[in-house]
Amino acid sequence: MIRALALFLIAVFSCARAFCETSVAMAQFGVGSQVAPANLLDNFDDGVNPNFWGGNYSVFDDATSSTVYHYDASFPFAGAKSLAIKFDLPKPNDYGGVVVALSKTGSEDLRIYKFLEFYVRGDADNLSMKIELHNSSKDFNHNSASVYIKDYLGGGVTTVWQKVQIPLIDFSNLDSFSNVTTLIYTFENNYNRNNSFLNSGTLYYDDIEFIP
Ligand SMILES: [Ca+2]
Ligand SMILES: [Ca+2]
Repeated sequence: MIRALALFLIAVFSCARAFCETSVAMAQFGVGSQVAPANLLDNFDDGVNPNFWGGNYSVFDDATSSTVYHYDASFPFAGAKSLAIKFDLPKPNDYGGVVVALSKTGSEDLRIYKFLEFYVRGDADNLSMKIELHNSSKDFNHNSASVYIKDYLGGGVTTVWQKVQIPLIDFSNLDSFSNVTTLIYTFENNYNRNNSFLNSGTLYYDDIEFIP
């Protein structure tokens, strides 16, 4: 176990960023599920599902809204690509978003982490999102929690890459961080209208990470 952990740490800290995915994936495979996963959830550089933790991306929308995503090489924050999410919320009450699964099969234990961190920019200024964490608890009143980007980036998302660091303690409605299933970025027409944010646009994400 100690040797496996050492190999894992060497792999994480010695790899050049662009080539991290293969090394980390191999290291994770080598140590199995007994060791906490690497901090980096995804850098999007390989351009395909899944993320480093084994989860896939999926989008949701309603009857009149649309949300689509692609891996984008135009202007990544780092490496070859970022994740681009194009949303359109033409009508009141419209919503849409992207679901980031944290695991291939179930949930992840996030109790060792203190922050969710990621980089974000838009194709225009004045874009917003809600950031949600969900867990597998059966208590439906306490199995999700959300925050708004406005409280972490004054003025919202702009056309410049910005680092977002959210204390996990801010997701205070979650009854446990031992079984977190998904990270969800949600876009809401009503919230955007009430707060003078745009109801269509493209958001770019890079280097989604959980920080101990
Ligand atoms: Ca990247
Ligand atoms: Ca991938």
